[in-house]
Amino acid sequence: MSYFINNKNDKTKFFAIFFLLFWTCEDNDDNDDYNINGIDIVINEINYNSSESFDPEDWVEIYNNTSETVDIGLWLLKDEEDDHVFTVPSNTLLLSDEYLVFCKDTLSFISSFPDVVKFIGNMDFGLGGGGDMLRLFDQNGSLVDIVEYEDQDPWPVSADGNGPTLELKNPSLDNSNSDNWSASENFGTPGERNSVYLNE
Ligand SMILES: [Ca+2]
Ligand SMILES: [Ca+2]
Ligand SMILES: [Ca+2]
Ligand SMILES: [Ca+2]
Repeated sequence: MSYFINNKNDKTKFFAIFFLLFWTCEDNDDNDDYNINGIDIVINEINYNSSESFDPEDWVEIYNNTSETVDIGLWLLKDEEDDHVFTVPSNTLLLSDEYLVFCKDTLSFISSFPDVVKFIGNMDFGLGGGGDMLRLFDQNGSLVDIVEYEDQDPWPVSADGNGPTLELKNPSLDNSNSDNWSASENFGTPGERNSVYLNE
């Protein structure tokens, strides 16, 4: 490329562009740390232990944090056991900025949250009341996102059977880090922006 850098001014421009590109690539690398294969579909809220007085059964919310519609048909949701698998129906589209809730029991879920429209189930496995893992895989079996939560400090303990859910503070934060989760207000926010949402 250097053949057209024939004066000092062009050289300065060249290095400015070079550093801009370098900086942009660095930024992308940081994002990749949060989402394993670069598809920014995020495990965003977890209800692993409902209260006795309000029991929608276990559910998990994912969020499309990209600017595009993503076909998540035949994606897999697993807990810590490899043979605990829920397969997303073919041709399920998740729009940009849209949420989808996986339910253990869709009837219990919808009687608790009648206004939520985008949910699927039933998962034939539950989420551990003492901690568990959630893993989202794409249709090729590549891991897209993983969260390993616990029911004790430093995870928010009020999500353990008292009503609140675990909510990620912002979909762009690293959801493998317990610092980035809080207990929700009330019984959580399936299908909606989290109650603990923070602007980055
Ligand atoms: Ca992640
Ligand atoms: Ca489980
Ligand atoms: Ca527990
Ligand atoms: Ca939510």
